[in-house]
Amino acid sequence: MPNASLVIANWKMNGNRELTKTMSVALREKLSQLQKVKIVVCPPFTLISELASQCYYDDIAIGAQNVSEHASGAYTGETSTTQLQEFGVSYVLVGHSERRQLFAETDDKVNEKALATVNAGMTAVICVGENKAQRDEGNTWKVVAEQAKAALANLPKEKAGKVVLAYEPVWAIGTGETASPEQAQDVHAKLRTLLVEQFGAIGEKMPLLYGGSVKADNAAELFAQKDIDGGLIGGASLKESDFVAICQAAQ
Ligand code: G2H
Repeated sequence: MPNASLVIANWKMNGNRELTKTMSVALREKLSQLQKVKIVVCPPFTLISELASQCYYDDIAIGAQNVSEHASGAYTGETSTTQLQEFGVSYVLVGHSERRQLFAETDDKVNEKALATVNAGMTAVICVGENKAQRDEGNTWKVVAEQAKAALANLPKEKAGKVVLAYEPVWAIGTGETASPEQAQDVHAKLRTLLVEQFGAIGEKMPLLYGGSVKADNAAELFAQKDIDGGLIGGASLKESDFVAICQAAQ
């Protein structure tokens, strides 16, 4: 039985106003009856306002793909937590591997962004994952544990309800190569232990998402794993029929 509870669309630097409209209509019409699944859509910043005006907040939450760790000031090109919240954003992706690789986000920076997000009252979706060489060398858990511990450092227990971890093996992102359900569950089980160690019993209930080439035809077997509570969906979140099918697989 699928036990997923959270499906997040990460549009990355894709989409336009037209997609925002058609996706909003599709999600409202086809997914509003999915009682057990929370759906979050993270469009590019420029489409957040459009999406927020189209979506009912109760059914679909709005997420951002990044946030500044600073509250305000001379940070050209950056966006603060307060500015996001003004447009109804309640989730923020933090430390996506593309941010780490292409924009030099360090573990410390990821931690600062996670703290800024939860302190503002939004949910931080913290992404962790190993690359191909690290997996081949047998260092998957070492890398993932280091990233997760660094990202979660100094996050107080009372913020546990505002933290989601997303395991996204870098070798599976946008490649069409997906981690097997067993590979993903193995890492998720270890992340579960790590969450319980830091946050106590509530760690058993904190959402652990899998991301990396999740598609309509592999979502159900991933979501059926004990410690996979949902997915972070990139490419497949841009096509409404695929994304709807993935959300339905989580129910
Ligand atoms: C991983 C995922 C979404 P994709 O980055 O975060 O993208 O599903 O295209 O692999």
